Amino acid sequence: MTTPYRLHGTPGSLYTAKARSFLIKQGLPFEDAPAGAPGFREVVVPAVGRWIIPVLETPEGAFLQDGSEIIDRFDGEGRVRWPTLPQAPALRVAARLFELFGGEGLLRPAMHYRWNFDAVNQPFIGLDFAAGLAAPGAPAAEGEATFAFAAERMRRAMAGFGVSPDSIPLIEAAYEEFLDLFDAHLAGSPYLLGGHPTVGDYGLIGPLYAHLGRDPYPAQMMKRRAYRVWRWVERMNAAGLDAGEYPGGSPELFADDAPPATLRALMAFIARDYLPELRAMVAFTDSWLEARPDIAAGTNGLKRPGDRVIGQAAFDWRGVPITVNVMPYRLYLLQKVQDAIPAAGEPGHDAVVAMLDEAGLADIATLRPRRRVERQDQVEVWGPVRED
Ligand SMILES: N[C@@H](CCC(=O)N[C@@H](CS)C(=O)NCC(=O)O)C(=O)O
Repeated sequence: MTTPYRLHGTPGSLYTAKARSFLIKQGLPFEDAPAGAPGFREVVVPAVGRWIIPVLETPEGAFLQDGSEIIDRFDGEGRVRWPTLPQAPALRVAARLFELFGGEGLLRPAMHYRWNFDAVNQPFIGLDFAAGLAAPGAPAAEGEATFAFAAERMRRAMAGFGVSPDSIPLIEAAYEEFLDLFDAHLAGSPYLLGGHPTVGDYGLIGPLYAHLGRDPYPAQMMKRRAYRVWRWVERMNAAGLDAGEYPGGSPELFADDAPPATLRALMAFIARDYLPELRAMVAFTDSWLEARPDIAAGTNGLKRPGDRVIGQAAFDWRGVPITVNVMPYRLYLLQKVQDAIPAAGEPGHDAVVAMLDEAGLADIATLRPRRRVERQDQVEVWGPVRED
């Protein structure tokens, strides 16, 4: 029997959920390995250079960190049952856009609905964190201490995502709007871009499963308000296509020249909800880089290269001033959106531009700091200064 892949993570981790759903959907044999189990701290953390999940351990004993890299690696090697990137240019750009928005743009509701509803959530999350982070079989007190430590950090971290007393009512309204839009979209197709999952679905499943579909308060809200979204969450963790309630059963994606109106409405939501943050992060990063011209290509200029936050950017979100942490990782995912956009004159360019324009997302094509973000030895580093 061959050794399966091991997915080091935790049951309630947002980014682990993205990688797990991908592995399940693609039929790749793997086992979940909780980050509290022996070996994680001693072997995996030194191998990837920091405490971070998910980490995929291959049967050969190599370690691969980062959901997007895991997905792109398997897809690039043709080891997927369902291609994760559509062939058609506009859909391909849409897939990358939802990968970015899912993993990074839904963090405000993900953090709010996990950490601000203690009476309903806390008994569950307490045990869940212990299950993922404490040593297997550890006494209950150790599990509780592990949770207390993690909860303290996460509550503090919440502010760095822009969750504040002033923004909370808007976060709730925005999330409800998102649920309604996604629910309406799923009336027409089982997955974001049609009949099979793409990297857009894998991006969205992170917050929509790990926090919003699983923690007691938001899970109940999702079930009551957006049945189809909840069903999609379930579907994203099922081995087959699990789409029997849709007529036809075709795994085909939408036609590139006819993305449904409900998809375009979701993209317009991203423009309202997330584009201001992208603008603020890019502007901050550009001045940060300008002030540090000596950072060598292939390094990230941080005292501890495993750190991920380079500073804080302030901007108006839905009329309320908020401050968010700036992470090059987000710009790395934004870059993947831009890399998917065909150059002027190439097939598909006009369709992509028209789609982004209509959604109010035209800026996304050009919004970038002066240096590319690359990943080297599992951390984000700066590339050479751009020439374009
Ligand atoms: N880009 C990463 C993001 C991973 C990430 O942020 N994971 C969180 C847990 S869900 C983490 O490990 N945080 C480190 C910490 O809490 O110290 C990926 O997709 O793999």
